Amino acid sequence: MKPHQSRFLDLALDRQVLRFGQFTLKSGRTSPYFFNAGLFDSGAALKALGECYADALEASGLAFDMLFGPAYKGIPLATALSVALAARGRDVPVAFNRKEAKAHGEGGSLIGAPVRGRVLIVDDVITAGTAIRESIRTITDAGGEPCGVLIALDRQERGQEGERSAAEEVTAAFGLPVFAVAGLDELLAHADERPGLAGHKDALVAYRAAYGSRR
Ligand code: OMP
Repeated sequence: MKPHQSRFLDLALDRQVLRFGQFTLKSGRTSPYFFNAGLFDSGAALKALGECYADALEASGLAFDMLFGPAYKGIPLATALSVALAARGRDVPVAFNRKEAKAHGEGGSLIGAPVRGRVLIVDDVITAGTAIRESIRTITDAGGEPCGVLIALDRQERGQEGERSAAEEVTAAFGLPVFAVAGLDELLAHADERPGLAGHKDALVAYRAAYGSRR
């Protein structure tokens, strides 16, 4: 595990972004854990998260021109990453969408920089890949070229088609690489190191056996 991955998992656990219990997911699956990125809800938390995304992005080596944060949760995430990148000397344009198009004022459903060139999607989590497919459409319709996806947590679950993970399906269907700061594998590895987490490991392993992708 890389240092930014354990930093990220500690941050998510300390902020209770990562919680354990019983949760119904968008896909209908019942999960023993949930990642609620809305709880990165202070300047310090978003700054630390932005650094983790920036480290993961640098490690990926991906070439991109701008960032796109899908409404709603992707908006502060892409912003946090853009601020972290600026602090490292790279000022990149950033854009977002609205969930409902606005008919007055500046109008439209996009906010921020014009969507052009190679656009990196920055989002919270991938489970079955539905949210990411919507973002790909939004960027393409706006005239941009989606070039990759950077998420905080890859739940490493089977996607919509079969045994492959949702991330692998997105790569196969759209030719887009999907990078995550950390995945369920790292969370399980972290469970061995962090006190208080070991008690959740059996439920995580059972869930992975039921819904995990074959890797
Ligand atoms: P997919 O569209 O199935 O990939 O699910 C991703 C979306 O599910 C996220 O953008 C969230 O809205 C939501 N989600 C979480 O936020 N955290 C989780 O741990 C799991 C989900 C989920 O419902 O799968």
